[in-house]
Amino acid sequence: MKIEQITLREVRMRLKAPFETSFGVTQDRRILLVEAIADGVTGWGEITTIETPSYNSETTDTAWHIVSDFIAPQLVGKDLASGAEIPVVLEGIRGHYMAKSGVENALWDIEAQQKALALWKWLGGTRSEIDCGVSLGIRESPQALVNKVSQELQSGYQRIKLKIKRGKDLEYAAAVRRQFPDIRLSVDANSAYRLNDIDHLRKLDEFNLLMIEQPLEWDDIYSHATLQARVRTAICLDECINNERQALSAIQLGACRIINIKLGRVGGHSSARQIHDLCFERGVPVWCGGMLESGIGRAHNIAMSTLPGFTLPGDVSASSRYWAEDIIEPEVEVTPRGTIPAPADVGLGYTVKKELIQRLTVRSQSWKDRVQVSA
Ligand code: OSB
Ligand code: MG
Repeated sequence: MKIEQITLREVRMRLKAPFETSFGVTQDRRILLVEAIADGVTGWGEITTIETPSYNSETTDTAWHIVSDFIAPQLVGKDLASGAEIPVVLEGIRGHYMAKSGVENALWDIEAQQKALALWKWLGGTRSEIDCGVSLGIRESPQALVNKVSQELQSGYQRIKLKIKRGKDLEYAAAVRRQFPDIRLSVDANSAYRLNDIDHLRKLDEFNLLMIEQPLEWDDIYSHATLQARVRTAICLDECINNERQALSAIQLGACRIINIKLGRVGGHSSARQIHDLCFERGVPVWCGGMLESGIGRAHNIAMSTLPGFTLPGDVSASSRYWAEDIIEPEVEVTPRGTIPAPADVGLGYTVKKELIQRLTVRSQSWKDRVQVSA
């Protein structure tokens, strides 16, 4: 696979509604797209950073810097056997997993097309449809949240996840659980609490939740082990798990019973699959998290979610929940039973709407062999 060209674009996309988490409110997304060409074949990836360093330490702008100053110049002109070599080739760049992931995943798209296979099959996926849940932002009142949950359940979603923060947690979870006693329900704190909140967090046990996602600090696996020993509900780690080594530490310490795998956070399909395989061997269920992606990131999430260990519904949902118009065709739709069928076509399995992307682009840069071309 000879990498001939890499193009990085920043597109601006407005979410249909603001999304509130414990770290802030997002509506205007600044998304980086990677278009790679190898052996004449084009592949696409998405860099799933958000705009501020409040989920992890990366941002749209740090990713732009890392791809344009380090990753793209290093890769163009290189001949690789597989996209799976990327983590080794880019070993000299520490961290910046989301920046790396966007590039690596574009190469996986190319490779699948070269093998004339759907990406999900090339990755080793076994599910022909994936189970879907939704992640609901913090609302102004418990009743507003209950109404939103009701609407999502009517669309067929199999699991509801509530974003929580201090002061907007117990009352909200209680209201939803009271209205819907039997649904699969979880909460995600995005690191809003500290270990001395144990007594408070234990109160969540009474709501029969599927999991409590990332309650404590983003980089603290050990404290989650202390917490998991004191709460009945399963802890799920998101922010804490960036690679297979951290997943192993978390499992061995008993810091969680479930892991959320996000392609960007862990550096791309190779690392995601390693974490998946580790969890699968050890009987730890995994599911696919979301980062308010455009259709390109969503298509990669769908492919990954077909691996056998993805036994819990993920945060991968319909394009129309996020965007007036998505950048892929067909848009991602959810069946009335709350699933997304894996696409039949080769590669990503969706058509990228290049004209729309051009209209949404606010800056772009291309690298071709060793020559840098400004666009
Ligand atoms: O923690 O899962 C998270 C969005 C941005 C940053 C972090 C998270 C989220 C979500 C949204 O929960 C999931 C989605 O619908 O894409
Ligand atoms: Mg999360």
